[in-house]
Amino acid sequence: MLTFFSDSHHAHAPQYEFFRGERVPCFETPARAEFVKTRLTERGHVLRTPHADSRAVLAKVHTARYLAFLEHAWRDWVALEAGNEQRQPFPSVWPVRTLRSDVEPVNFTARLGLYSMDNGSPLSAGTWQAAKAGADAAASAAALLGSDSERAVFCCSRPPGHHAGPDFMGGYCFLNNAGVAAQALRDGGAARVAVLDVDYHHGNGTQSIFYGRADVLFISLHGDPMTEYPFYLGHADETGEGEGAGFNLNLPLPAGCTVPRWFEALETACTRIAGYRADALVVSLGLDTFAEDPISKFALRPDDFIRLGERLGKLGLPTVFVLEGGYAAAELGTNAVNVIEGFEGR
Ligand code: OKP
Ligand code: ZN
Repeated sequence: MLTFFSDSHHAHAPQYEFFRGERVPCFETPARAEFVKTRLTERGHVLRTPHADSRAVLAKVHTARYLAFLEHAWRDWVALEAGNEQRQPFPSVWPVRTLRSDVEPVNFTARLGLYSMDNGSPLSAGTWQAAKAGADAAASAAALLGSDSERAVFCCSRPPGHHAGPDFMGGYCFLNNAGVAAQALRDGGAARVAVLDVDYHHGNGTQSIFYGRADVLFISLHGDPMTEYPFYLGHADETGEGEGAGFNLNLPLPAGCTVPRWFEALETACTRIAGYRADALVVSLGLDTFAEDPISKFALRPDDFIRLGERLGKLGLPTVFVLEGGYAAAELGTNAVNVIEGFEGR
């Protein structure tokens, strides 16, 4: 399968995140994309550098003030104090209920809180460059599907995107690549686009971007937010609002649930996509449903990823795959390639 890959992902390389109040090495590492790249190359898949500029599409998926903040965040952080190049900024105050989010403060940490949903999304010097390259890959993939030269394209990008909402980062995500792909497919002439998110974690950002829209159906299979990140979205009663009513489907599953139960939920999702008569499909391909994932609690094995790909292939739709989570880095390449080759019926 044709794949978009950019070396710019290396520019996003934060050193640590917080876990139970302690600093731990980041789970979301540059090695992840490199393992996938290596396996893709071994298996003969062609890698191409993104050619499209996603900026116009990004402006439809994220707010102008969030994009402006993110693009210059590292510069602003470094300008604050000597030595900040070596330090990671983290938010410490958030505008929760009753506080104002319409006014952007001047204080850098306060601005970071305004544009973050958690303290789990460390920034580094090249975060914008890496995230932008991922969005460019998503836009490039959509453009290729629109030109009918490919039936499916894989975006091997990081950092992931599905937790990033209209105006915030979160869960290692900064720009919503799946949202960019869906919007670019719409702009390219697809009347209805389905986004299927199979990452272990609910794709709250993607849901929120399209919650009021009927032209993009969002479906997510994930660990129940009562116990799993992102905790505050992803319940079954979130079905869309306004014009988007009926065009959001959440299939939360208990942490620890069996593989057959997961595939039953996948079947429900595929039935809904077929009924929607989608013109194109975007898959938020998180591989943290893998049994050995260090931060997730589903039980899929490498062969199950082949079955997943096969089932998605049967939908018969032009498809953009976007890499999301998956933290068993050394196995990530095999699991990703299994989905792709299952899809292709190899
Ligand atoms: C991003 B994606 C574990 C912290 C967990 C949130 C998980 C983000 C997952 N120490 N932080 O959906 O794979
Ligand atoms: Zn995840």
